[in-house]
Amino acid sequence: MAEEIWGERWTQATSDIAKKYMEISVKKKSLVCLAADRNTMQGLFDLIEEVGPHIAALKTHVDLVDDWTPESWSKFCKKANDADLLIFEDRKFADIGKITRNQMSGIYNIRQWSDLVTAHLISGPDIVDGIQSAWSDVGRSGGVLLLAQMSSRGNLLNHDYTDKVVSSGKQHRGVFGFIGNGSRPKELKELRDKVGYEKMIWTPGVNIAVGDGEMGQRYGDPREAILAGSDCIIVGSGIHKSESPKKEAAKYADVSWNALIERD
Ligand code: 5BU
Repeated sequence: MAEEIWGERWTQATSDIAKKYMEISVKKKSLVCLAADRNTMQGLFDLIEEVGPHIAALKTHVDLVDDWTPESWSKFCKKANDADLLIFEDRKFADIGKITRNQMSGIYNIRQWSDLVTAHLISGPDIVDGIQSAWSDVGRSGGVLLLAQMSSRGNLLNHDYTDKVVSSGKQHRGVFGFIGNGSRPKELKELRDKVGYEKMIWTPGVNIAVGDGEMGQRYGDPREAILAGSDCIIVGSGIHKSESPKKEAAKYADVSWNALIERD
């Protein structure tokens, strides 16, 4: 079923996590990753409870939670796993390989519960090895999403930089895929052409209300993003700040799923 729906993205994928994501997306008919940017544990629990069935992955910023404790976080991760969600820590690592490996442990112990993490390639390709070593240190596996583009205005990830990230990242098995800019379908299409079919492209900067967001965030249309080659729309405030997160999550799920069917 996932193969039928995802076509070449499925047949050419070399990452088990990418396949797992595609299977979940088909089961839930949703290509939505919720950016769960709430700063209390209760807020996060409420969110999973409400929107779990409509999303395929959960993106976290573990360091922005005011009342974080290791115990509450492991309960939260269990709840996410039970709801069939991939857990994606948007940590945006950027240091040298060995330090990044150590940053995967520490107080938050990201290596123990994350399936995916983000990284900049600014320090060179060893960052991917550092992250992969951290997962293998605890007998787990995971995937790295490299920032090839960003959604915020004035960012410094220009064409040349994007090309370098893609050509280096494509060769690394530990790279699950790339972050593309969901607010600019044209840029996204160019990114897909460079990436090919093997790796995923996940896109923040999408909202049904297209336009400028807070503090330099930019939003593009979720359907357009999928049609341009995104495999997952990352939606934050469009869902968690709405009056009915459940209803909105279902809406984004439908839009994303219909666009995937239309694309393939
Ligand atoms: P929003 O509320 O839908 O704007 O939230 C977007 C989320 O995606 C938020 O958690 C950001 O940290 C994240 N993000 C982004 O907005 N733009 C980027 O280029 C990257 C991540 Br990378």
